[in-house]
Amino acid sequence: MALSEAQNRLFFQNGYIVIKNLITPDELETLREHYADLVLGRVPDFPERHVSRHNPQQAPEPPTPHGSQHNRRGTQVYPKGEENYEVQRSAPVKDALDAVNKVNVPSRYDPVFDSFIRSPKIVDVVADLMGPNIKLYYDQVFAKPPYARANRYHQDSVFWNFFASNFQISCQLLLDDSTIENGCIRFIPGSHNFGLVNWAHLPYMLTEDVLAQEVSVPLSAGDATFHHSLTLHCSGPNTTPSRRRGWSIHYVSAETRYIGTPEETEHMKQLGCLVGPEPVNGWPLIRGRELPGCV
Ligand SMILES: O=C(O)CCC(=O)C(=O)O
Repeated sequence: MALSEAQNRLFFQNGYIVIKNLITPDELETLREHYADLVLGRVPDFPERHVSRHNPQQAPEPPTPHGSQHNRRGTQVYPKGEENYEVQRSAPVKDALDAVNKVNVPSRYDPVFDSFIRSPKIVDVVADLMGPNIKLYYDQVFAKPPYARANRYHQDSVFWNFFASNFQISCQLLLDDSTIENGCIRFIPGSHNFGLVNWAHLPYMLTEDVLAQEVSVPLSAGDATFHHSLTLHCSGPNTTPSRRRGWSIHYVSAETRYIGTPEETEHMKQLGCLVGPEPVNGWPLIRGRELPGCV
């Protein structure tokens, strides 16, 4: 058991928990070095399409105010503040690592990232919460470069509604300190009990009284959060000149069925995600056993 009964209860009460010092400073340094290798082109097999880079030319549509602390674009709700940093955001970056917004599936190409995905430090926590049969769905580094925009409110399950059921677990391991100023993650505690909220309904769910429950979770590098795939979360804008990287690892129970339509399946394939029904029972088994007809 990695978690105490109280921690386990807290996860199901709030939809997330925090684990401090999940990895050691040496492990953190190794991950940072391997991250640099991937994004600076030192891993020959790593496809460039898995790195999304900052593009200052991409100006989104103007926001609409949504309550006192948030803005909205269409139906997407996110913390206010990014609008104050347009000038800094368009300036040329000095460090190549700061040109990166997101890195997809580092664990498929780097043995150190892969070893952490399988590490008992992380998987024991997931097993306590989700059960013994665990597969990897996807992993991605949210790199949040200097002055990056906020990340909109969402439930992970809204991107993964081709899973039956809607209970997956994401571990976000911080590769840098995360603060209110550089855009730490924010959760609405208990929102995993709302059920699946699609984009059209989101602004009507995120009313001022619900948003008032928002909890910002600043952490040190090497700490981690674990959240339920139905928990509403977002992250603030980075208002500082330093990057804030969080590596998110998305685990799925091996008892899950993949029920995606052919259109969804094609779309997910383009993103480099694993899809069913092919290969059923072909997803990386992290712990436990395969189940017939499942992912
Ligand atoms: O770090 C962020 O900005 C967002 C992280 C996130 O959405 C996740 O881990 O599911």
